[in-house]
Amino acid sequence: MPGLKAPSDYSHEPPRHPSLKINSKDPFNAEPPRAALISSYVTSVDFFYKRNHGPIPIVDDLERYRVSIGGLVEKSIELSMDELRKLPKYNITATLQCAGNRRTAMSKMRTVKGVGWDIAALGNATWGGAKLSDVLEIVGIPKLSSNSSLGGRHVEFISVDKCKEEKGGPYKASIPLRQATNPEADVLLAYEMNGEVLNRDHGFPLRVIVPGVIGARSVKWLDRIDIIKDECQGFFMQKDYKMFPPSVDWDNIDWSTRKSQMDFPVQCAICSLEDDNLINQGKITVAGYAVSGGGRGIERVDISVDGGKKWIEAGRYQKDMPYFADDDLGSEKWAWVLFKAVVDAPENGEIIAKAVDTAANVQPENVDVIWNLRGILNTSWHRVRVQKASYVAKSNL
Ligand SMILES: Nc1nc2c(c(=O)[nH]1)N[C@H]1C(S)=C(S)[C@@H](COP(=O)(O)O)O[C@H]1N2
Ligand SMILES: [Mo]
Repeated sequence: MPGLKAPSDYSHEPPRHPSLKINSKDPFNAEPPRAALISSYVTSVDFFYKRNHGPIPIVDDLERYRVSIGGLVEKSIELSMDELRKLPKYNITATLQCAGNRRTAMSKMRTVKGVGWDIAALGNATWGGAKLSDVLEIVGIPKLSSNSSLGGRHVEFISVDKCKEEKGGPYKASIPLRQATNPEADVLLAYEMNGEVLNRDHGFPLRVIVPGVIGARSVKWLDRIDIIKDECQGFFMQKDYKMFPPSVDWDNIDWSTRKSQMDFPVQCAICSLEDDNLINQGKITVAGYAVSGGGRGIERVDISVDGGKKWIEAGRYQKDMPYFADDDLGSEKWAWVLFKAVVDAPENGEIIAKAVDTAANVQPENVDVIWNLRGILNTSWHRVRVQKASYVAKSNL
């Protein structure tokens, strides 16, 4: 596509915030420190995790940039940024979370393949753009369609970046046509993040945002949208982001037996503490995020300081922040909540957090039961260890 192109090496990468923890340099994969993540309800662009599979594309001429919409449609079109901006604009606050979030903890149980992530491979942003359902109407596909007149059932998003998993080809993914044409699914062609023009790392000039779904489907640097019959056959749909049981390993895997992962399950993590904490005080703040997929809100977050025997309910992080399952979840149904509890710290033990979503789904107690070879969707109870300095002094006597 004129206007948007992908370099073949890493000599044109954008500047990034120095406090990000880099998990892989080329391609650039990084997350913020835990405490920075919960410093605000809307994550700043600087602290928003960055997940790439190749060099960051470059726009040499925005005037010439077009996104094309074709495939199984009566008439293909091309839209410029000006034309997209003239469509009704929506601002949707949605949490984007990588399926690999918390992978490092899963690989401690048994090795998994993939970039190591601590607990901050997610962020909550206000995305501004046109609704995909409005754009598809322009090519003759009405709202709430499961099939296009030419037999299309999926919407494929194709980028321009060069990914080694695609043998140097672009990143791509698809979602069902039904979701793409449902205005309430809030699927966006986003050109803004937190009120500013998208930056290069996050998909400039145009990206998809599929709320409630693993980050992998929110394709950045959009080049083409194709209406297709069957799901996208790309690597990241067919041979990567699928959830296998613990019994499957690299010697007995059959990718075709599983569906591409879409909705995110219920998740939470403590961000005010590291994995191991040496503390002086008796009272300790346990704060973090909780989020679920599929538009389900968070009902509750439970905290335990005695290994899971007794639980106390966390409250909101700050007075003015949205709270669990408010009457009017409204447009915030795709967004995380930040929680906080001030608890009596154990002398020497674990602090645990687990969330419950509005469908009463709960997180699994242990990582063992959800271990999978790709290390995705580690949503097990989040545990951090705490030792009081006085306890350590005593035990060293
Ligand atoms: N074109 C393209 N889109 C992409 C990716 C990519 O590598 N290339 N990574 C995906 C993955 S796995 C995630 S988790 C999100 C990360 O988005 P972010 O970097 O804006 O946080 O983008 C998705 N979209
Ligand atoms: Mo991801």
